[in-house]
Amino acid sequence: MEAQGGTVQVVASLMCADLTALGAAVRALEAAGVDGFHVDIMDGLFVPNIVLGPPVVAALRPLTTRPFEAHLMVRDPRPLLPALARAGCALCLVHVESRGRLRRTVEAVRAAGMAAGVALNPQTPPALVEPVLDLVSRVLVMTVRPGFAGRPMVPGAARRVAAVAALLRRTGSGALVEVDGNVNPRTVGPLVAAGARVLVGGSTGLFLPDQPLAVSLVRLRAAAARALAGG
Ligand code: S6P
Ligand code: MG
Repeated sequence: MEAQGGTVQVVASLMCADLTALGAAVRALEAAGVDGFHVDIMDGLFVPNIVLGPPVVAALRPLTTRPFEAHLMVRDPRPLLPALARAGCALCLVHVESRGRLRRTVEAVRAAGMAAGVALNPQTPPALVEPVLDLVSRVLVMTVRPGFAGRPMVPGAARRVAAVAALLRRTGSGALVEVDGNVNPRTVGPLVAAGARVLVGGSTGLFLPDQPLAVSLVRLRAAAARALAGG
């Protein structure tokens, strides 16, 4: 399990990159010092969209030493797990709201050889992750409605992060809180202050049309560092 500490990681959401040049984005982000790559896997049913899949992870995996994480926005995660593990995902985040018994799904992630995380949609009570906290190293709090980039942050997102962080403290879990959706220098302060320690950088935080990725990453990290320092 990862320790809840005084650092904030930034992972890059590849569905927000230029899809005609994913390899170049991975190389540029690796050179800029990103902590990892976040791959949104959708089925068109859990959310009304489909962008990336295991073959894309397999193709990009050799280009970087940084870890890949899969965020599964699908009704039924289990059939996808072997392909994601083979493609080289280190961590797989499954939604509480997906079908099937959550504990069984999380166990299946680990049995496939990946670390497990659990994700919460904006309306889902944080307490629903408690039964699997002994098995997961991340709790991902969706800070937008899932499925698309560029959506507005949901009201009360920082309060939900604080609720998850409190639950992790109360249960002695070493899992990190990750936030996904509209995470950028303008919004990140309250999220980090509430306990977020992994940030998903997307179309509003990292992949900006008129700014190099390295500059976006530095600005996002600086905003997170200010929040960590209490500023
Ligand atoms: C959304 C998905 C996310 C997005 C990312 C978008 O359903 O899970 O990972 O790719 O959060 O970021 P932004 O800054 O465009 O909202
Ligand atoms: Mg995501």
